[in-house]
Amino acid sequence: MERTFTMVKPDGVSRGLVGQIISRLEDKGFRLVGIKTLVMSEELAREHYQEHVDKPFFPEILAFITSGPVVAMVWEGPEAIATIRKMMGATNPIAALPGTIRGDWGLKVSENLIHGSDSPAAAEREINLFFNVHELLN
Ligand code: 3AN
Repeated sequence: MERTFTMVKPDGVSRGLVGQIISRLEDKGFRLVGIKTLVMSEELAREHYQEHVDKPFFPEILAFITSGPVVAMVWEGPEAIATIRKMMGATNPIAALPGTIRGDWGLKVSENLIHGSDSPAAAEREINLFFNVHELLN
């Protein structure tokens, strides 16, 4: 059993794709153990994207991710981190395969619908950044 942090970004929320994204992960068999909606502050965005703060596209990410509500979630299941990354598809939706979330619904790398932790260390860090222990099911 593994837990991972997943977030529907502002484009996914404004396009009304939250329900369909949740359904895909539930249909696969993962268990939703935490969920909340929020507008990310600049401080939270800098913390969340700490590895990208010095990249040339960071101002674009920051403006986009704080532009509207996101839906933050924690999902649980066997190999949840790698499997959900597979279901998300490649970072650039143009390269993402059909059948994946980004492959079916996205066209732009800057608006790629969903974030998912890419390692156990990232999952732990990101879950703790967005949720406290009382907000997650046992
Ligand atoms: P992923 O979200 O697939 O883990 P990362 O961690 O490499 O990909 O990138 C984090 C986010 O930064 C991406 N989801 C995307 O929104 C944005 N991003 C990555 N590369 C670029 C780029 N070349 N131009 C604009 N935004 C980018």
